[in-house]
Amino acid sequence: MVATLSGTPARDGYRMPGEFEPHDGCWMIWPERTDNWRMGAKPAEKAFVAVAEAISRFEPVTMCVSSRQFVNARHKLSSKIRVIELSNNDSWMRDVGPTFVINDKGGIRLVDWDFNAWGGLEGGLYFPWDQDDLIPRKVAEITGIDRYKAPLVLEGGSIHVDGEGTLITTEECLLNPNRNPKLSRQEIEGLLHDYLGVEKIIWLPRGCYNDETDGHVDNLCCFVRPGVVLLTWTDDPDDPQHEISKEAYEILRSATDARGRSFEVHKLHQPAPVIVTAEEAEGVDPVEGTYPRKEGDRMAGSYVNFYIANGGVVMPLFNDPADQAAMAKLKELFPDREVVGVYSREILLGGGNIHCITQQQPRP
Ligand code: KQY
Repeated sequence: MVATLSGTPARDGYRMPGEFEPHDGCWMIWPERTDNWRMGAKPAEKAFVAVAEAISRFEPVTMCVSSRQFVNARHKLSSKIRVIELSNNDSWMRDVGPTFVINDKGGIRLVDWDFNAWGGLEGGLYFPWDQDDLIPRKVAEITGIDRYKAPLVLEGGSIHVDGEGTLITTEECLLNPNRNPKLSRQEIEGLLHDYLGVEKIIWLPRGCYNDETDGHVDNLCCFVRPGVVLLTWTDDPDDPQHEISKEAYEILRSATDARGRSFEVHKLHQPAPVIVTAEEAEGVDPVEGTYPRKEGDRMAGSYVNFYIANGGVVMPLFNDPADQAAMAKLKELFPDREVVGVYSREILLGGGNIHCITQQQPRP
C-alpha cells in the first residue's frame, strides 16, 4: 500500500534532481478539451503524438488519457508508448503532475502540490480543476511510490532546480496573490526547502511576456547542468521581452548558486512573435463569458520550453528563421545528447510548450 508520508523530503534525505539527471520515464496527458485546443483538439493530438514519439526514442513514455479518448489515443500512439486511463481537466502534466524526489540510497518518493489551475478564481485558466488536482495521488497509486502532500499551491513549470541545492523561480508566479496569498516569501522559501531539498532560491522578477501562467520560469530559463543556465533572449529593444530577459540576465550574472558558483548564462534567441490567426482563434470553442483566443493575440513562444530526456533533448520548433540557430545552440550546450525538434505551434496555441506537457520520473 502506498503511504502518505508525514515528514518532509528534506528531513528524510530526499531532493529533487535536475532534469538532466537520469530518468525512468516521462509522463504526459492527452489533449482533449475543445475550449483550449482548436478544431476538436485534432491538430494538438498530432503535436502531442510527435512529442511522445520523440521522447520515447530515449526513455519510456506513459500517456494518460480520459476514458472518452482512450481508444483514439491508443490507436494514434505507437505500441512503445504506454497508454493508461486517467481522468483529467486538461493536459499540462508539468504543472498538474507530481514532483519526484530521490535520495542517495536508491529511494524515490513524490511530492503532491496543491493545484488551482494557475490562479483559481482570481485569473485561473479553467474551472473546475478537481481531476487535475488528484493526478499526483493517482500516479502514486499506479507507481507504488510513497507521497508527501505539500501545503503549497505550485505548478511544476514554475520551478527549475540544479539538483545541487539551487532553485530558480519567478516572483510573478510564486508570489502572485492568486497562488498562496497567506504565505510570505520566507514561508514559501521554507516550503521549497522542505519539499525539494533546495538551499538557495534565485528569484527572477518576471516570466515571458504574455505567458498566461503568470510567468512560469520554464518558458524563460532553465539549467543545462549545475552552474550553466539558458535564457530566452531578444536583441530587439522594442520587444517587451527584451526588458524582461535583460533584467533576468543581470540577476543571473550576479548571482551565485547553492555551492557558491557563478552562473554561465547563455542566451537563446526567441522566434519572431507567434501571433494567433483568425482561423486558429475561430477553431477554439467559446467558453461562457470569455473568448479564449483572439486573432492577433501574441503567444509566449520560447525555445527554452524543451524537455531533457536520457541522451536526448526534445525542443520546440516554430517554422521560424531562428529555429536552426536555436537547435545549433542546444546541440552545442548538450554535446552528449541528440537534439530533436518538434513543430509545436499547436501546443503553444493551447498556452504552453513541450516542457509544460511533460514530467520526468527520475531514476532513483
Ligand atoms: O504550463 C503551461 N504553460 C500551462 C498553460 C495552461 C494553459 C491553459 N490554456
